[in-house]
Amino acid sequence: MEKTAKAYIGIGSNSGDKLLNICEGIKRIGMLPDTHIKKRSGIYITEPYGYKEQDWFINCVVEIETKLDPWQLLYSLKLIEGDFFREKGIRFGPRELDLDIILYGDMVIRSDNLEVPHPRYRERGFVLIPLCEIAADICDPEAGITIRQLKENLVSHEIVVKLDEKV
Ligand code: PH2
Ligand code: MG
Ligand code: MG
Repeated sequence: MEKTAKAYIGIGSNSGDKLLNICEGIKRIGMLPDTHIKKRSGIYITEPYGYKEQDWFINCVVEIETKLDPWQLLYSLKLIEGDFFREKGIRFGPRELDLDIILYGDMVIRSDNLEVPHPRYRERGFVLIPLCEIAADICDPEAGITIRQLKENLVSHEIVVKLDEKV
């Protein structure tokens, strides 16, 4: 039997009905084979990080337990994203639903199609702030420090506002 891994998925939307996209996206993740949602952070309204000429995002992070391996998980998340996708956009630009694998157990993967831990999450308040709510004491396997410490080290000043605990 395959091993069960704990993974963290960053979820974002800044186009269409953002909150509905996030909620439906979480539901779809929970319907993946051998995959269960264990925790969900609060929902946050966040200023765009990087490319600024776009609408604000709604972001959250979920913890899952899954028997899918990292590539199966990536493929499954891409299929879900595809179902929400309406218009071709620019990289880092507006999207209906973005599902990023932030951490997958203590695995470090640097391949062409998959990078785990997510290569940019340590600079991003819109990931670290919700992630810290549900995984403060988890250790980043590459950085060797906890999510709480990564959040304390954060230097970006984009606005990240908690919307609600319960949606
Ligand atoms: N995603 C990006 C780029 N910038 N900014 C915020 N606030 N939230 C995001 O999810 C986000 C972003 C690329 O995936
Ligand atoms: Mg992303
Ligand atoms: Mg993505």
